[in-house]
Amino acid sequence: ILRISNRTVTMAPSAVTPPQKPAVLATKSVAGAEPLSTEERKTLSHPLLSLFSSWDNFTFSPIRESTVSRAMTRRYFHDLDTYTESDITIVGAGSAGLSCAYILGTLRPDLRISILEAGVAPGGGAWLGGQLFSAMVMRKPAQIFLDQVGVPYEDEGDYVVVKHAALFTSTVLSKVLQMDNVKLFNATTVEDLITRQDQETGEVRIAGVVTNWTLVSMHHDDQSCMDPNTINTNVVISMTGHDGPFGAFSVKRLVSMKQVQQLEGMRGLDMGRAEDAIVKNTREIVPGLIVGGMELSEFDGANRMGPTFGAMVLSGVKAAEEALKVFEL
Ligand code: 48N
Repeated sequence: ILRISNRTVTMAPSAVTPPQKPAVLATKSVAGAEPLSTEERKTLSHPLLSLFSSWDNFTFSPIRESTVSRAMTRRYFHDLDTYTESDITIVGAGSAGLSCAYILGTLRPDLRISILEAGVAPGGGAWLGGQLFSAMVMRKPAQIFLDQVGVPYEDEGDYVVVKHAALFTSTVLSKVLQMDNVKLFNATTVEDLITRQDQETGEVRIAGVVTNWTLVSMHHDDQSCMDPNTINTNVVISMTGHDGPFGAFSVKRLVSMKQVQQLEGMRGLDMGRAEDAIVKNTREIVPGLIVGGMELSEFDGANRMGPTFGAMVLSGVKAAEEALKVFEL
């Protein structure tokens, strides 16, 4: 309560009571778990807590801004320089692409694998289960992939449920990003395919991808020519999904470059048919280009499966198997 008189401001005692110590609520947690006893609370410790005797004296090590810039720039452009020659390039870091990268990166640490992802955030449609709900359903036997990667789930008999789709995606992503032979270029779009034509047979082989930063790719119509970059590679695995601004990119490009007549187009939702078809038919559709995940449904005319992701991870496994055949020869 402010009293202003003779131009002085006084605060009524009730308004200036010193900050109360936070009440320690020893009530049950909302989960109903037994509260820790006073003694337990007093002996709690964590290596990160009370690291500093006092935050008042806390300070970071000194740094110059240009040092930060060089730390980022050198590494990014070293990676671009290195991965411009890749053994395998995966287009699309959704559930299918990441699952494929996990298998390939684990099995063949000698191969150089680049992943191109148009979004700033990799993961595609696998951050949520369906209709923006968080739980992710996978039909058996896809749980074998979750066991391999270490994603916990609830076993419901014929299917399993990961409590949050982001738990699946972040776990696979974390494993893939830690691999020394795999580099994710996110916010980077594949905007064309590199081709080689056999002089005798005329057969066209896909021999790499044409890339640009996504924010550049999205503005080719309102800026003067902004030329792309390139990655030469032995095998392109395209898993660019079935919707979104860049969905089904490679198969659409095959049509526009007259390598295939037309896309069959994704059919209506039928979980039973869709998942088996996508996994079984993940394959090399033109020399040097393997297509899987939901992009394949646009090419083959397979049904969509809706909010179940087992076909994505096993399509990734199948695509990895198909790609490795190239390196066994
Ligand atoms: O998650 P998506 O879209 O694709 P998949 O095939 O990995 O998983 C599909 C899955 O999420 C479903 O759609 C589920 C099963 N629903 C089915 C249904 O019936 O509705 O990931 C594709 C990724 C995305 O992150 C895109 O940003 C990226 O590919 N992408 C590209 N990245 C680089 N260059 C491009 N041209 C490009 N196009 C797409």
